[in-house]
Amino acid sequence: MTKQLRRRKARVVGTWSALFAGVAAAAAMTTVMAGTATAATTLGASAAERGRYFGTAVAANKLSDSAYTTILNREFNSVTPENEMKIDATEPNQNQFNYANADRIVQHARSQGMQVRGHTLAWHSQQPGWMQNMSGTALRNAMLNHVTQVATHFRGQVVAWDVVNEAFADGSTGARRDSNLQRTGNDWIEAAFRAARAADPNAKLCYNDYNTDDWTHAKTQAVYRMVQDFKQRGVPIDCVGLQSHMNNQSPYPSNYRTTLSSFAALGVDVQITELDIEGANATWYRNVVNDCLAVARCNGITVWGIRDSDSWRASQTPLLFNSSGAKKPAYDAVLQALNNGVVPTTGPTTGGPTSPPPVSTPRR
Ligand code: 9MR
Repeated sequence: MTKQLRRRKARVVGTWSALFAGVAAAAAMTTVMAGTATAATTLGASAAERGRYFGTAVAANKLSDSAYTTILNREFNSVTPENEMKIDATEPNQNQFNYANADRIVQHARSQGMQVRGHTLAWHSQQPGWMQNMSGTALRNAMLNHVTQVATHFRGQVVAWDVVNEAFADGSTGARRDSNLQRTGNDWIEAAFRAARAADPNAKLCYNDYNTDDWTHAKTQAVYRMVQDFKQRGVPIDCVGLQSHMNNQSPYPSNYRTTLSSFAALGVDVQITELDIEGANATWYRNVVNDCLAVARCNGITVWGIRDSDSWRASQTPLLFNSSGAKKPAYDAVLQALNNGVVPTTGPTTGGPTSPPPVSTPRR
């Protein structure tokens, strides 16, 4: 097409200036055909053009801070309650549920047209005292009741749930993490997923963990094998969340894209759920975005807070906005990477074609 047009223009007019005009016209046509949009000016808008979301963790007690909500409302189209949906927040006493702070975040998100990721239904940490002291069948039943009650309360309002969080141990064993939940039996994770599916059949159900970015790590491989096993046995699972807290001890791995595409090839969505990077290394941020955009089923990125002062690791200044709310170089890198991503010609990537098979074979 381009060559033909160029040849025709050259033949008809036969001057260098006309040739130049023809090339320029062809280039413009090529641009339109590739579906490239005009550069979006916010993270959420740019991600949405590419069938994805760009989200942040939100704390209910900051919703009264207008500097905070100004950035939140302008830049993001997905929110994850940072602590307000956790077990200690939603069921402080057994069978007494408190959704006040979580509901405030959900209402804010809905009023702004943002989606909500639910975090988290079953976790060894941030358990209320009553649950910490339980074990065995009583704990298993209490956990399942918690999953059922909370997922039912937010049914239709949460697009994806971190059903189970951080259930694998660090280090080289690839073993499950020891916890009171794990001691109720190895099937506690699938039991939680089945309860969540029954309570909210339309929410995407995710397994979420940290230090699962490097494809060669034992923990990554262990989570991969669990997801593979769940898919083979029909345990309901729709997505894997990679927290992706990166720093000098857990650097951006050059095989990150392999990790994303390998999980995606199992037939699940992949979401980057808690991204923050020590010092806000702009190159690492750009790499993460490029890797997600390269994998069709990597359908969203969430950063774990808005300004550095909002971060759980504030001293590492790991976020996209400084404590005054100004955009950092990492913000520009992320927005540029998003804007450079291909705009799909058909709908969002979720449920779409799966990514190609993993480029390396997982250890078995
Ligand atoms: O950012 C959260 C912080 O405010 C809490 O004090 C902390 C308590 O465990 O949890 C933080 O969020 C964690 C998330 O829920 C799971 N992955 C690790 C996050 C950072 O610790």
